[in-house]
Amino acid sequence: MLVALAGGVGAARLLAGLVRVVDPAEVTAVVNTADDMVLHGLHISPDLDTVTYTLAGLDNKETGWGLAGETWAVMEWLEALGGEHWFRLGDRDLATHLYRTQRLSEGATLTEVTAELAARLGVDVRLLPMSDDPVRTRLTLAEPSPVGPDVSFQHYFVRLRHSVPVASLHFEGADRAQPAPGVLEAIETADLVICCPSNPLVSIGPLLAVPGVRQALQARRSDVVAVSPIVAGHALKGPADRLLRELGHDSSVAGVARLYADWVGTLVIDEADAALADDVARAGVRCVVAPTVMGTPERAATLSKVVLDAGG
Ligand code: FO1
Repeated sequence: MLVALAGGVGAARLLAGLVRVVDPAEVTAVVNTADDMVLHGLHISPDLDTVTYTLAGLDNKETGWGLAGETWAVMEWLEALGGEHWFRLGDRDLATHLYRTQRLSEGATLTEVTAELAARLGVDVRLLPMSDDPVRTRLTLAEPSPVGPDVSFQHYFVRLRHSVPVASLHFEGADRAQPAPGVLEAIETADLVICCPSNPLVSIGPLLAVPGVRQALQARRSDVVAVSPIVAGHALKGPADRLLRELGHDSSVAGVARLYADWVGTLVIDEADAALADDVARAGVRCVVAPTVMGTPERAATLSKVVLDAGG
């Protein structure tokens, strides 16, 4: 049984490759929920939806989030009414949030709702939210902004297009949160734990902040393989490189190795960073060099094989 620690787009791409080389029923994905928010009265879980849609083959390949072939009639009319339309919710994507919100109001847990949506969409990978309790990434900006110095993740990521420097971040609610049912047991019993190439600070960071998760991973360190989300000092998508630098880390594979060293035994880095393999080793993390840029599902499948081999 494989456990994958997943954030958004990069994780979904690797998972789509992984299920081409192993039985999906052998895979459990533990997914970040600290990007979740309530908007228009609806509970939106972007990373859970991105992973679900991608594994169902329904994902919008251009944006990396939402559904392919979307229509936008609701957003257009909401804009005409003067409603909030900065967060783009397609007509069919809205049905997902309507379904989730209704089920949560009936007392279902996020774990249950996620499993219902995955089953409905034919996804055999077990998808677990990191927690059924609310954990929300909050960022304190280094400069004032129209929405204030202390902003939610989606305000930072979408409204401000993550184009503002960050002074600090924290995960509201993490200290009171429980890992979702099955999360700790999956980590403890997995043959291999894969840390997907997600943003180390705002996608993987929240998972580690849920009490018990980091300790469970530390106990499995020799069976944890991470794929670096940083290639040649840059993030392939999103603000990971800038956030690493702004928060005092190196935006390099060595910086990622140092950040992960207490719970990750092996780091897979791209061939572009082959010269930094010794720096990764000096951080106490075993280093494997391979192509990590997943332009196609075939490339993601090849990378998945590298990760499985690295895990033994
Ligand atoms: N990202 C954007 O940059 N702009 C959007 O309008 C947007 C809408 C959106 C709606 C549903 C959803 O599940 C994701 C959406 N995202 C959007 C992406 C989202 O902000 C990110 O996927 C994660 O929160 C970070 O991985």
